[in-house]
Amino acid sequence: MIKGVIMLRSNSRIHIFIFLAFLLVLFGGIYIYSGYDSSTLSLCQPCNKNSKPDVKSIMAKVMEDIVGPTKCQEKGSWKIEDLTMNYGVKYAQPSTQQGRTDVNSVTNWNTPLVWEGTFDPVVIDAIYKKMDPRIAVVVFAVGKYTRFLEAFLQTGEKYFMVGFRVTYYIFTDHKEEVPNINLGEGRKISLLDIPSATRWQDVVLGRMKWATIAIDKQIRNKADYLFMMDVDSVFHNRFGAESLSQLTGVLHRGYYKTDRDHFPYERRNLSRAYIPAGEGDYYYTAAVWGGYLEDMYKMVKYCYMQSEEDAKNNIEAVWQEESHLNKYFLYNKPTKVLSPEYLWSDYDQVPADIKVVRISQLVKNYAEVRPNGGQ
Ligand code: UD2
Repeated sequence: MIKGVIMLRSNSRIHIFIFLAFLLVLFGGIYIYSGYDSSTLSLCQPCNKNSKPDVKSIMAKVMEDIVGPTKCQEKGSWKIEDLTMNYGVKYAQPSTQQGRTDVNSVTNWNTPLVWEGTFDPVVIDAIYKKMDPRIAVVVFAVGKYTRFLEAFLQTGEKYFMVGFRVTYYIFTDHKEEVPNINLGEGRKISLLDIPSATRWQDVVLGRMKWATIAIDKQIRNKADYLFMMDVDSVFHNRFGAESLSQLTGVLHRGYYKTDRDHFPYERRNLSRAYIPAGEGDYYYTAAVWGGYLEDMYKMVKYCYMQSEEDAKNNIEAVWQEESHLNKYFLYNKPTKVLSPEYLWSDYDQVPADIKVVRISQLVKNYAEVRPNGGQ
């Protein structure tokens, strides 16, 4: 009797083993038949959700049902820091001797400081288009600032990340004033309602709060990179993948040759944005900055929280969110710094070291366009 039970158990073990072996041979056969190289076998799918399910994705789903979900971020078909490119791309040989000598193109923490002439767009595009990242642009158009949307979007379509997947997240209190713009393939607009404001200071500071909430509720899992941008500006030349990195800051055009003790940092130690004299690398603009989605999330949330703390102490940083941003960048160095080519201004003459103006801030009548006027 006992022997019979033991035999029965080992028989059913043999059956299970044969069944599993059969499944393995079956799936292996389908996989090889479908023409995939075994080196590409991964439990995770490309992060491109638009791709049609194929044999590989069906197999991955089956495996997921058996062994549980895998984390796409870690085992995806690409990682955002990969710098791989396809065979056969033709481009000029990079030189170890020739290059920009009139400006510094590296920071003292050894990250690139990007100017025209420090990168080859063919190489940069070959690397980043292979990854096909999703890029979110967060832009605010509150009150009368909706008038700037048309030129911003139209020129953005011509020069900003051309050929990449871009979603403009437009935060506005006047949806009906958002213009209808023809967008390139893979590019879209997403509108988000926010309340009107009586103070422009609340709009610029509020950007950190609303961006934090929107990343949590809408943008996370829909973008790999995120840029924050001012709307009252126009693109004039390529603003491309050379700007992508974990955290990218842009030098403010007004202070890129200034002694650090004359930067308009917050100097009152009651504010969370306080930076003491004798400290500082650069003065960064809050009008354009970007990075990996999660790094940007950390940073906008930091600026939001710091400004809340300031509000509790009845203080507002001298340049609102820009002051908090500068404090963050001082102690969390950006992984790429962009020259003021990436945000010039129609208010200023273009000096010789700015070979290309990529975006320029428009001249505006502050008193007329802002809800509470003021410079
Ligand atoms: C500077 C900065 C800006 C911000 C601000 C803070 C530059 C080029 N820009 O710009 O990034 O740090 O100072 O003081 O350095 N906005 C609205 N409705 C409003 C007010 C503002 O939608 O009523 C949005 C809009 O997207 C605008 C942005 O906030 O582009 C910045 O406001 P601004 O252009 O009035 O600030 P500005 O020119 O002093």
